[in-house]
Amino acid sequence: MKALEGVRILDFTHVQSGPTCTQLLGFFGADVIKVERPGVGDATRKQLVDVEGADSLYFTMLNHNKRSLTLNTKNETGKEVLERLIGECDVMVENFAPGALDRMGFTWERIQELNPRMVLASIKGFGPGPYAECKVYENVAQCAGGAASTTGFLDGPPVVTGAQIGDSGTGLHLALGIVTALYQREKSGKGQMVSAAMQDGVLNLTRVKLRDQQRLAAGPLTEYSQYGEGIPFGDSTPRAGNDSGGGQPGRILKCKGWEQDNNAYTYFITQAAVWKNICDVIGKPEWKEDEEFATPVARLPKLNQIFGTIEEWTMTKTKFEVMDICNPLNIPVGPILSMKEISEEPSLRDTGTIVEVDHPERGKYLTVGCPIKLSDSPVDVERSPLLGEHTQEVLQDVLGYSSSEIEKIVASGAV
Ligand code: CAO
Repeated sequence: MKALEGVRILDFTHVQSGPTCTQLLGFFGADVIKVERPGVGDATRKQLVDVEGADSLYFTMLNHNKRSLTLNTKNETGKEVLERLIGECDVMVENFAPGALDRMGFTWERIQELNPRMVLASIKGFGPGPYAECKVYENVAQCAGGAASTTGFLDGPPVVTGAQIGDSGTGLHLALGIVTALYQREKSGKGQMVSAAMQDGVLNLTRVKLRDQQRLAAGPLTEYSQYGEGIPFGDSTPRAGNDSGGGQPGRILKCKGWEQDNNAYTYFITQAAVWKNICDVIGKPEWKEDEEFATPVARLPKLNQIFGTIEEWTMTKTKFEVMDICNPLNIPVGPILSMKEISEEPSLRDTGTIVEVDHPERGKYLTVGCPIKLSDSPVDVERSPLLGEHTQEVLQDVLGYSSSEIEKIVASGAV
């Protein structure tokens, strides 16, 4: 028994944001039917190809636990099939460009006529407003959602992050909206529309920087390095380099071997509660009682000096030794792990966070499994479907078409 068993998803998503959402629902046990254009499919199938002729990792890593149905929804027969599918599904998820679903003839009103219990979930780049009609990709959302202006170093340009907070982040937001709408449907008996804009999703994840924007009115942001460096603040939240975003100052510091290995670094947090342990570890026991260093407030203007001293110590240890020494003392540190190290980490394999999957076209590859663990709903990661692999099966088993009807559908060019 899986948590979402019995929930059927009409998955009209493509690229990354929407597929992240429906893959998660698939991991939780929903029957996800991905609708793709005949002969073409999701554009990512053929993007960033590393194995000639095989679906790309971009596609396979975002479309596990789904069935693939090819359907031309602009063809009359295709539209009829889609109408039947809408009748049979609980949730329809889409991330087309604004207006595409309406142009196809499937307005919210029409969908409700076909299935009043339907939850229609959409991702767009922007919510209602001046940019509502824009097509949007990941980095546009990172920039328009406030993340880029607050990422990077003070003296450099805005920077986007490798974490796909615009696409995958918004997909996660949408998934929460969908299960919430399904929960409400239990009581109301009705479906509803669920929308998540990528700008909003990014802003939600960048919430602490809007916090800082408002704190600026009360004076300089004392936990930012620039405060101790005597650099004045402007009128908007600045880029803070690797400063910690919270009340406990932190930095990325060099570790042993940093000259050869550009990931030989640790994140080090000067957690106030364990300041005395930090002083002992770094060989500065005198700082424990020195009023210039003893309190968090006294330390704020001296973060460069303090982290410089801590770094002299971290540079004598590997990033893993720093972890081994600091963890028992409750000093929060974290090694900068490369993707290579992560992909080889046994504990991530053990928990199913990294999974090896076998694919008929490309052989074995690694993927990220379900990052959310439910004790009563185990996740089995199933390979992504080939284009149209389940067309026949869905037409027959889900929609109840007979063999002769399926022949006619095929002859019409709808699938
Ligand atoms: N049968 C027939 N037509 C189909 C179809 C099917 N099965 N599936 C899609 N189509 C059609 C759509 O109806 C649309 O046609 P019209 O333009 O005539 O209405 C057309 O294919 C193209 O869809 P699109 O505009 O969504 O695709 P695009 O590649 O031009 O744009 C993207 C891609 C991602 C920029 C756009 O979909 C978008 O802005 N989506 C919302 C935001 C989003 O999710 N962005 C994140 C993407 S991940 O980085």
